[in-house]
Amino acid sequence: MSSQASTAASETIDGFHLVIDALKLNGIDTIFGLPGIPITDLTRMAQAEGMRVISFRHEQHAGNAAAAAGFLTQKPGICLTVSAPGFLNGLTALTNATTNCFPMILISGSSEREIVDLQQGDYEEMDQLAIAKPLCKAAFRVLHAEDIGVGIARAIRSALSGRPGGVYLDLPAKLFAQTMDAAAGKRSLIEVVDPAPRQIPAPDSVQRALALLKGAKKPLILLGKGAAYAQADAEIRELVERTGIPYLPMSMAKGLLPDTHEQSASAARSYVLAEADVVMLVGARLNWLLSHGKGKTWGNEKAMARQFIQIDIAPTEIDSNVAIAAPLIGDIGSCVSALLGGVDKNWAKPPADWTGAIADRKDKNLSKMAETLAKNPSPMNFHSALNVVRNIVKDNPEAMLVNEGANTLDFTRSIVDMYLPRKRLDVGTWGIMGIGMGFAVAAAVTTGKPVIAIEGDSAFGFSGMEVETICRYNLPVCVVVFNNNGVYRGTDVNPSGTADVAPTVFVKNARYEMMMQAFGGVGVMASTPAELDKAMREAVASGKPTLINAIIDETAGTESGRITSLNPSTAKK
Ligand code: ADP
Ligand code: TZD
Repeated sequence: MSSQASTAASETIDGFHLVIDALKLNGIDTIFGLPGIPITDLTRMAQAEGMRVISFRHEQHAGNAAAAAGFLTQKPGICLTVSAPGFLNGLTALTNATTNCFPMILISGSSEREIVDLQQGDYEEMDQLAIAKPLCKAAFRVLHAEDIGVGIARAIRSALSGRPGGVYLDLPAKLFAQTMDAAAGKRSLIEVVDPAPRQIPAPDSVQRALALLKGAKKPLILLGKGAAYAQADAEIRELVERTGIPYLPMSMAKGLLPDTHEQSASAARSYVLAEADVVMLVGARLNWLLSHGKGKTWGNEKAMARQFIQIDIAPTEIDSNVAIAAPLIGDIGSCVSALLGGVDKNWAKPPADWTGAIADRKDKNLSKMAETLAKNPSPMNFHSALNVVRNIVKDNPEAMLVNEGANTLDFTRSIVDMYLPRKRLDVGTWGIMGIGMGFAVAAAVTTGKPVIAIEGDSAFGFSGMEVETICRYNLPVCVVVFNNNGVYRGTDVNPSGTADVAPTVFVKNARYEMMMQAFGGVGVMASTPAELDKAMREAVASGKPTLINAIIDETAGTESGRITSLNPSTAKK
């Protein structure tokens, strides 16, 4: 029954139903949120109107779920929160989504404008719109029921067009109860047409990029999560294969081509970054994750001779860190297709001394890695545990992989191969902890595939309570907590001699698996690779919510994983 029909007797429609109908009209069928005044009834009514409403224990995780859903589906993920504190809890996720270029809309109820603006002390009073504005891509407030259609259309278009990002939509409590004529209400809704129009690159930019690629002796393609988001998988693969150029995937671009692809240079990453003479960035920014395109990572003085081609939808990204010789502004599908137009049968593959040198290094590094993975130390270390995860992902390439932590993140990224696009979700551009369970819920809800979440024990703690959410919706999520008794490691000692443990140390031998058992899920402790393998395979096969407490050597791991150099006390002056 449509909401119009349900209100037909009075021939009016209220703000609640206008919001729901506007979302549904735009193909949005899921809300991630947490109920309370003034949006409790909105969650109830949305469910009654056939939307999926996934209710969380903390808004940050609902927001993270919305962001991940946006990345996976190219539709803005919706997070719904109450006023002030709920809004603020959701705001971290909204800002993280914006930082990662994921489309999402945070919809928050808010208190009465008259009281907020005179600061008269309303329940959960806060000028939310003003606070959200600098932290996201766009922010809007709707005061009148007849503007709900426009408000939601603007939010959707802002989230999706150009560089995707987070949008805030402020809906004051009074709006929901407003009514208007049902037919006029229906007419006021907008179905957004072509929210992310193709942006065709200028022909001369395409020629400039092709000329650079053709002249390269040591070309390299760098695929970022923008390329994964763009869903131009076939074109990207064709460009890589037809040009024969080696490529490196950033962490969330892994699987765009299978990591086992012969042109993947992942196992020779340091070598290719330091040596490449022409680097084509495809939906990847030259931020800290790529050492800003300069310095030791890029071979120091050799960098002077390096030239960049950058494909991006955001023109102002160009030259943000180093000079870009050939910017290619447009959507990735259109840009890559345009480049393919210039890659004909006569295209000369990269010189064999370049591809050969990469292959040699790959072989060497991969056999070194195989040796390390084959070891079976007791207790388990990151490598022996991740060897299990690696094999399980290989056998279940459809599964989604969520990953956070420090060492747990760095080792998983390099050890666990991905085979299909958009299967890996992680801490992204900020390196934020706490995305784990929110991303896992979104991955399960939007794909219906098994989800494997590989979590550092510290990282898991940020969203651990959402295991109840996973059990409540009976989601096929297998959480593996890499338990080494602390942040990075579990061995730090309090130098002062007082009774407190060191700031990085947790309760020893914590029984994380019991958290899942508490809500009716499966909890297993795994001390050996064989136990981990058995538990993970059972979890993936059964689809039952599962938490595996994987006991990792507490001396394993390094401070901050691979970004020790960013610690102020150890950073180079
Ligand atoms: P990574 O962290 O994987 O290196 P980034 O998040 O730094 O990737 O970069 C993603 C880039 O992709 C952003 O600059 C963004 O503007 C761009 N982008 C996102 N979607 C598209 C698209 N459809 N077409 C072109 N560029 C896109
Ligand atoms: N808070 C937030 C929101 N994000 C962060 N990145 C941090 C704190 C700092 N931090 C890291 O950068 S990694 C990490 C923290 C607290 C946890 C590392 O410990 P872990 O992983 O147990 O999750 P490993 O595998 O034991 O290193």
